[in-house]
Amino acid sequence: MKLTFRWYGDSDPVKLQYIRQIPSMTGVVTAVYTVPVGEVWPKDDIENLKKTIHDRGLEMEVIESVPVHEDIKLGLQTRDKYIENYKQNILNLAESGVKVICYNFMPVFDWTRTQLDKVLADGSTALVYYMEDLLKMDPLNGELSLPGWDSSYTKEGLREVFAKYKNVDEEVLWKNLEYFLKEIIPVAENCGVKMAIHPDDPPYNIFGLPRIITNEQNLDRFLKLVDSEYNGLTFCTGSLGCASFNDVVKMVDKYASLGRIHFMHVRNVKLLSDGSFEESAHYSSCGSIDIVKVMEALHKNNFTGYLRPDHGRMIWGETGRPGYGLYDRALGAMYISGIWETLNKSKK
Ligand code: DNO
Repeated sequence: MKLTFRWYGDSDPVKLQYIRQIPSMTGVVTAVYTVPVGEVWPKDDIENLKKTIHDRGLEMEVIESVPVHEDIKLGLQTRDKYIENYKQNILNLAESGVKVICYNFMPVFDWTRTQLDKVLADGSTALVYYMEDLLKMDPLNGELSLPGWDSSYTKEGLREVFAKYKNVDEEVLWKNLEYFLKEIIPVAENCGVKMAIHPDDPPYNIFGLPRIITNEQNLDRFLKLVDSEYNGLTFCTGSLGCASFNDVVKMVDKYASLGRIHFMHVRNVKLLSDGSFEESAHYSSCGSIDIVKVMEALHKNNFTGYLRPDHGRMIWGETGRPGYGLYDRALGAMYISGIWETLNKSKK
């Protein structure tokens, strides 16, 4: 297991030198954020990013994300141009030493929450998803914006892209994903980059848009679309675990034993009645996911991929990017490393 930390570049209030000070941290997970979705990242930008990171004694072996252009998800004629660009990005990143690329295939929106600063009983704040509030959200009013969402849409642009999804149901989305994978996985194989799809968060259709990377049956189907080690998963315990139909520990065990998990996002969520959930501290009893069992499943299967502590709460007065402050994620990192060290030492 290689422990990593997400870093949003020079504008991130969490500085590389702070990340380096977390014991057992090997590298950061980042991206080139200045290029519009679908375009080729300039090689210089990639190399400069790498140099900044290496100068601070950290590695840049995982990219999160190279976003997939909407035309690819929609299966439009224009997709081929964007797929060629995507292949070029894989090749360029491989040349700069990148080993894993994380991406997702969620239509229009990335991860969704109904509030980013819910005050919990202990005074910390966390990201939450309350069903009642979700039903009141109007994704088309142009006012909704969450971290991770493509912010380049105008209100009109959003309406247009929504309209294009009218005829894209889950089966069409599967076809479009298959087309994309059949093009890019051979390229990834040739240059030694493992592709790792991120599950949909939450793992079911929202706002009338289809979502397919959602549960065990669909993950099985995904892995078979191109049955190659290079077509793998970013296994996010929080995204899959916020729906009670997913048995996260069992799924980690299964996909790790198949060698198809290349990147782990480890975080905890507390499931409430009616499908709502609150993000919680990593510590098992704070949420509904048994993090020790997740780590045991990885250890048992000799997991050698990358792992990062995912979303943290805001604690100790920290302000910053929701889910991505320093303190709670650093606590999570140490908790995870502690479990891992114990598992290593108890293995005879
Ligand atoms: C949320 C993240 C996601 C993830 C993308 C991958 O915090 O895990 O935004 O980066 O879905 O493409």
